[in-house]
Amino acid sequence: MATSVKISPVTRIEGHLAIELKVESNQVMQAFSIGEMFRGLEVLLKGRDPLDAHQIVQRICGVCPVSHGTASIYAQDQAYHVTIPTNGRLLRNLILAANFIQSHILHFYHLTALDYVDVTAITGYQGSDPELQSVREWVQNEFKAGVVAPAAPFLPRYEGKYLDNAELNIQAIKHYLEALEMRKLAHQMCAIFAGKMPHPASLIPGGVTQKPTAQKIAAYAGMLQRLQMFIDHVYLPDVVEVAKAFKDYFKIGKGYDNFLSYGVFPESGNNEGHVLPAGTIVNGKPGAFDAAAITEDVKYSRFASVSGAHPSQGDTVADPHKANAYSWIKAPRYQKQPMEVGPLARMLVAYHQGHGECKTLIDGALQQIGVTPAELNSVMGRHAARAIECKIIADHCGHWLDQLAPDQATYNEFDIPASGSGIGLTEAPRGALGHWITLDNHKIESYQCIVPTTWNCSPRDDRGIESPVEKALEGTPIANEENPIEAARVVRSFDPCIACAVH
Ligand code: NFE
Repeated sequence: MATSVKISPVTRIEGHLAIELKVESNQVMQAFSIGEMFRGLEVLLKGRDPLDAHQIVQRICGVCPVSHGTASIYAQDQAYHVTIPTNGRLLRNLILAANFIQSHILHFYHLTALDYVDVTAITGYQGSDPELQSVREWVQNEFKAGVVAPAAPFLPRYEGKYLDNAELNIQAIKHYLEALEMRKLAHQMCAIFAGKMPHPASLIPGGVTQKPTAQKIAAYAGMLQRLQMFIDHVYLPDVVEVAKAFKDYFKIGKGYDNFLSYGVFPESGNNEGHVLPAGTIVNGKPGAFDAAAITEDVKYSRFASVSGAHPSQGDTVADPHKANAYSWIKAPRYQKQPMEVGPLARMLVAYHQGHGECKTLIDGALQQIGVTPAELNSVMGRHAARAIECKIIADHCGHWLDQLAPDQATYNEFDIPASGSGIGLTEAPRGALGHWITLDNHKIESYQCIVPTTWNCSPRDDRGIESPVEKALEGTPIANEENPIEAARVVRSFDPCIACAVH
């Protein structure tokens, strides 16, 4: 008989997520993804000045505020019929890229690494690095005090479940510390053109307020160079080592063969000709993306809003006690299909469209690890795709910096019409992000967001079809129901942010 296993909250993610599993014969038979809180930012935007929108939506999340700000200004550009100067496009790309780099490093080292790295290995450290000596002392004191988390969250240790090479474990701990510095650097790099970080001040409809002075360009370039060194010589090699040691995780966490990308980092216009292209893969078949095919179901979500509406027609009406509902996350679908979004989706869409750089990097990594392209749809495939994408984005920043023209405009003036509407589609580090705005009498009449983790971690849709994370959990082997680390690894591979998902 199936037993019910609940992980609540799932730690080392952003926001409040619970996962309920039905486990039988040491295998997940069914999974339920439960967004545990309501925030209501779409509701409080109604009736406000439209220029409040990009400031308020950035508060959806402190991890990806740039993406929310970006989606909002794309939507407003469209609603106000304003085109942006080249500098504006380049600066927006550079601001967003810095945030992607920060977020991807955060996810691998500070959210995921403890699933794979044996922190107890530090107790055997004999070297003279003061940082590692200090971690050793801290871990030893934790053990003496009988505290095992967060130093070693899965003690008692299950043999073979962590990296079993002491040197690699200690190196990973060192890189965990270095990654904190790298994230600080990426935040600083973002703030050069964003004014501040988190919650950038310089993103506005029509462009960007900051001027790209020679000094700022040089400062960004210097920090970028250090981050590229870290990505190339630390992050990517670490991901390959973990992937080689946990090859079984290329067979665990397989989702649907459905992937979606809206495209990101435009090379022309306001938001066209993306470096990472828009596209879909449905049942394994690549196709073009059509924004009209997006709907949101709410049968199992705690909302009384109309189910199955396109986001331009959607609404957010909370219904906390709704019968049979089990999550505060809505269930977005594309052509009625659940779609996985995120770095894996972007890399697969780009790979199938023949994106040269992406193909070379993915093929190289697969060969190094010794797995096939089909195995990318997995826990380890998501981690590998994220690291590869981080490199592609960092390597593009130099081209955008080179094109900046310090003496040219960074934004264009605009008027806010009494009525109108706009769609802002972009990508956040965790996947496809869309904002839909409608204006009436110079005010916001309606504002809807569909966020990456809403796609990945929704509940079932009106037809009872599971979300990507619920599907990926099915079939996961669980050695010990008291400590279902395998399921936590599947969930974390999606890099969920429930703060965003419930917005
Ligand atoms: Ni709160 Fe976000 C990203 C967005 S995820 S982190 O990336 O949009 O749902």
